[in-house]
Amino acid sequence: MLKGSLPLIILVLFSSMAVFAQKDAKFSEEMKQEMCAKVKAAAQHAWQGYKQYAWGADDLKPLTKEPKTWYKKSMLMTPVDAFDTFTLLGLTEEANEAKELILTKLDFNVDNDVQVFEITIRLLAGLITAYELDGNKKFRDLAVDLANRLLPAFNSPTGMPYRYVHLQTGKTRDGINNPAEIGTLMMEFGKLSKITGNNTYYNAAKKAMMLVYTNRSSLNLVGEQIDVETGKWVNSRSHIGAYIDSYYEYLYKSWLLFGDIDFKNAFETHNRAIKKYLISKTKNGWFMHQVDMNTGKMIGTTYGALEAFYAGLCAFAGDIETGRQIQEANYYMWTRFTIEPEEFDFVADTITSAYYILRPENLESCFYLYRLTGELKYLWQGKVMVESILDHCKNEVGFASLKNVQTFEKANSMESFFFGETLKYAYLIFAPESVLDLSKVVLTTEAHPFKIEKKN
Ligand code: DMJ
Repeated sequence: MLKGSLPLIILVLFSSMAVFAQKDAKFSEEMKQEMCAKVKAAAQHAWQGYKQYAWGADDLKPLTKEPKTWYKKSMLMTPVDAFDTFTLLGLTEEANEAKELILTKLDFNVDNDVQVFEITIRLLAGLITAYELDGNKKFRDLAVDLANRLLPAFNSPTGMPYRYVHLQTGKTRDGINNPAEIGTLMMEFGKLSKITGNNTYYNAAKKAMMLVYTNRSSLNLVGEQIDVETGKWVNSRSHIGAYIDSYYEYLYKSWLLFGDIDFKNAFETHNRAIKKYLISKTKNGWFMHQVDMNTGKMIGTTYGALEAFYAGLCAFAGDIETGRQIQEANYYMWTRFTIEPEEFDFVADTITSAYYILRPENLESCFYLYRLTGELKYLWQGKVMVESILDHCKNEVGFASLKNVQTFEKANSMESFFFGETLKYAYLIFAPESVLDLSKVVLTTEAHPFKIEKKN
């Protein structure tokens, strides 16, 4: 033994014991309540900023204290994404303010050329949940009007949707789409069919989604971009990150929501391939890498904030052990940099994209793993992640994205999914299970809970 190394060994031993002890230490009811109170205060703070500086706009720009509108006319992204979160958090006054704004001001007869995926997951889903939670038929009518204006997007030679559609003219553009933007319409359009009795929405979304599935490679993987006019892949990168992620999520969740066996079969086929080709087992946890969809050859080792969702999905779909290992990697990514970066190379252990835009996926997986295992370490993980967001992203009027997680320099954006998802998962980790019963609802990709349809 080197002279003087004994104190160091003792120190390392004690600190690892401390980490181990913290992971398994009791997390009292008072601590859970304290975390819930912190999240509620954060939601109130962010809403206050929106009310004061961006009322009626899509989002608040928290650094310049200005409203942000995505397209020509605001479509109230923040209030629609936030309404059900306020309701679940018991923030009745805030929920009523959001509701009043939506029901008096939201109008889809506007000169907006919109991205079908974003408008579906944030607005259509938010309105459907608002209808199921609140019962006011105006929410349903708004959802139906919006879906009817989005439907022309499916008028391509294959039936897979174009990426953009004009809400007044139905004019479409951008036929180079991707699995996430094609498949992540199924829960919303399908649910609307169940609510209205009109199967047009379900059928259009299912046809499009199953076309992605039938075009899968011989390895049962999908690529990053597909031409909706020819049905040919134009980018064969395969992974579980941006442009693909929620396609897999919606196959599983559409099975849970509708009980349609086609979704289950497709998910299981893909999920076997995901686990076979996309996982890298490292000492820091199991990360997910990039391969070519046709050969399975590894072509990249970047992992990031978006990929983090798969730990929760995989566990929720029955493979808790794989979910657990991937959540180790998720938590490593978070704590390695204090807050997770958008992307890092898990082999070089260096950041490749340094921003953090208040994304929820790491908390989302932590929530599912806690619900499924009851292990206290997920409460501790949740506490660390939530507190680092509160510490580093809060400013005087809301919560700001970070330009760089290494310098903590803030960026002028507070995405509506911070209300819809990040705050909701942050709260649900610590809240009693009765606040959200996973045997009765399925959370959409934007964390809007949809009631599970009764089996026939
Ligand atoms: C959300 O809009 C949805 O979760 C989507 O599926 C992926 N990106 C954001 C949050 O990061």
